Amino acid sequence: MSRVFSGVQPTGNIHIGNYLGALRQFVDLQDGSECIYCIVDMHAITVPQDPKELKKHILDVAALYMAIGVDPKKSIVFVQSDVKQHAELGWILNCNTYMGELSRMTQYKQKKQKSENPSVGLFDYPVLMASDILLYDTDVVPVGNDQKQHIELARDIAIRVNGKYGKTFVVPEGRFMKSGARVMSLDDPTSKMSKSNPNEKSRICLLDEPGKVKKAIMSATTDSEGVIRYSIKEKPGISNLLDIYSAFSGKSVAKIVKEYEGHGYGDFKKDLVEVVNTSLDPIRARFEEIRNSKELVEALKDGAEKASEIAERTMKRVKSNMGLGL
Ligand code: AQP
Repeated sequence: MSRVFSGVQPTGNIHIGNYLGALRQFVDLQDGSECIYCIVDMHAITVPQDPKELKKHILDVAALYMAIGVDPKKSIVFVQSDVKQHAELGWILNCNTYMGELSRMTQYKQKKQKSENPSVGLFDYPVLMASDILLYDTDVVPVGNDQKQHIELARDIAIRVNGKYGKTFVVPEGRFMKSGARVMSLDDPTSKMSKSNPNEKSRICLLDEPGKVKKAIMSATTDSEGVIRYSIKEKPGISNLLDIYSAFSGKSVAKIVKEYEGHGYGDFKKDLVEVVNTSLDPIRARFEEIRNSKELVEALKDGAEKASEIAERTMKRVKSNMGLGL
């Protein structure tokens, strides 16, 4: 059985990009694989966080995992900082990663521009991510397209360590969706939908009320051609909306384009509002119940125990192969 690992940062409200690119895969994979899903709070602190908000977001993300269908009886679900081996392996991997490799990471280059005084943690983020993945002998990492470069780095580090110290790590593979792997912002469809965009109308969050979803979609940037057709280069706004429609409805983009021949953007957007709200309704309903339940915290504690056992076995192997400790 293959082992699956992935995580989401508790840095804000989870949007449909996170869902269509990554979270949806978590549910699809949990019946045929051994799945480990983490709330990566130590990644979140690579940029400043308000402690109260961070705590709230940790539980929100955990409840959302479960509201979309992640079952803690089938999958291990836990909070990253509750398993100390992530940081321990992170240090060891730091010593097997080159400054040049991290300097080339596009996410770091983009995020450092937004920060006046970027932290060492922000620079080192991909190594902690490699540690998350390699700690669990992960075969498959379900993520959005924006994480491709980080997965490549995790693979390079695993191959390097295996070459230097003998077989220590499983070399992981990324898993990317055909539709929804890169959902773009609604206000600027040339940049990816993101939690940190100050414009709330740039994204649709899984817990947004139906009226807010409607406003965001109806005001999404399009173009003046008035024809519904797919061309990321010429029509990034409409193409992004077609991708979202396709990912939520399961219909191919070609079929949707055919259905809307002769229709204007208004009709198309109105129907998209329906499609998105119909998919989000059950998630919103389940979230409230799970978020306020005692079982949520119990499930996370149980998950952290199970994850720690696996992580400790890996750490013993890593330390033994590298000659660390007594
Ligand atoms: N726009 C997106 N389209 C598809 N997948 C996406 N992911 C993120 N944005 C999109 C995927 O969601 C998972 C969790 O992401 P994350 O929270 O760990 O990291 P992030 O990429 O930093 O998310 P944001 O929303 O973009 O946050 P900020 O605003 O803080 O930068 C990952 O699998 C990611 O690929």
